[in-house]
Amino acid sequence: MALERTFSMIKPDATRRNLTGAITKKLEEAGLTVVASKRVWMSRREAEGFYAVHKERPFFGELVESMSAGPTVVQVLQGENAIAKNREIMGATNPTQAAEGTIRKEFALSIGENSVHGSDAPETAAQEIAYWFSETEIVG
Ligand code: DAT
Ligand code: MG
Repeated sequence: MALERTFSMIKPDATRRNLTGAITKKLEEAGLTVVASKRVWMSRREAEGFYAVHKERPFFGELVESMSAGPTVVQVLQGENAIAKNREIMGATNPTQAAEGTIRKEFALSIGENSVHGSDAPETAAQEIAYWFSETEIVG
């Protein structure tokens, strides 16, 4: 399996509760390396652009609202099988269905305020990394 990069975001519900370190620790313990990181308070327009794939879904307004309600930490993670590994350590979208030991099981408040985002495929990882970072900001 090749070395991969994926995009991760610590959402406002988690930064508000000072969980940036605890969440990053879980990612690092899973073997992922943080090769880029910055704190961003996204605008509604940025949130709409980032989540454009969900614009027809009934929860889109709520999603844009919550993602722009406070600071996030956007990160690029690197490691073997990084995309699938990050999804595994995140846990299911709905925290009531998330496995023991996952970030969402431990920290998420609800399906909407579920503490982290992670890319779901190589194409979305490349798009999402490019949405927030220039190549010079990523130090592998
Ligand atoms: P994931 O974040 O696990 O990739 P997704 O891509 O299906 O999940 O949805 C993106 C985000 O939208 C999710 O993290 C939280 C929000 N969301 C999804 N389903 C929702 C629902 N039924 N009600 C409220 N928010 C929802
Ligand atoms: Mg998704």
